Amino acid sequence: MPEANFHPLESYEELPVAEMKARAKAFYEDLRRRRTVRDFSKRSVPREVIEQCLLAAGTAPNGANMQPWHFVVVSDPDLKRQVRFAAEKEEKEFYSGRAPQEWLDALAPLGTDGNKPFLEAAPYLIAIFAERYGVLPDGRQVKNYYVTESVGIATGMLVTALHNAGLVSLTHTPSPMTFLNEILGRPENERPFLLLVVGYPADGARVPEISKKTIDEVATFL
Ligand code: IYR
Repeated sequence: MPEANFHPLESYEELPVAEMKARAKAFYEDLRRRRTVRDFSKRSVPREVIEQCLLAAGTAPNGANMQPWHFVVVSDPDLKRQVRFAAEKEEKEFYSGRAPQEWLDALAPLGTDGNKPFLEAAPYLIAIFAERYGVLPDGRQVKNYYVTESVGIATGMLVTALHNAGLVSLTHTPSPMTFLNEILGRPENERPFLLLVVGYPADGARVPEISKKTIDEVATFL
């Protein structure tokens, strides 16, 4: 069994309480500007920015440090077209019968439908895969732990990193999305988790009016 190796926690930086408060507030003020956008510009985004945001996502806490995620960054127009075609096929069925009325009613304020032009317009689609188990170079399988929690946290950090870099994103969940394995050539141990659409908002992009819950609604201090 590999041994645990420890070194001093050198990266931690304590902040004076006043600065802690100011930074906590400033971070919230910045994050509350983030909106999910469905109207994307075709403008290109430097690949290096996406790489840095993926590195940031990869720092997420995760089960037994297995890092059970894989990100497929799609900019190829033909692949984007294939993803759009497959997603719209599922989504059109969803909106025209598969979804229960209660779900459609919940989505009504967002104004979504089965058309997904952003899947071709945006410069990047990041398909996030969850590794149900790992595969070693010699083909042996390794167990992963808390896969959904781990990939969920990494995805949240990716959304945050992209916002911090001045980009917008859309967490898109075509269902089912097994077509992503076929189109993007991913192996059987990888389960499609989420499709993140990334880029700049289109000129004049509009977003629905929504509100967020208050601190008392979302938190209980005991
Ligand atoms: N996957 C569909 C429907 C959808 C579902 C939820 I929950 C949303 O918050 C938004 C959309 C779609 O992407 O349109």
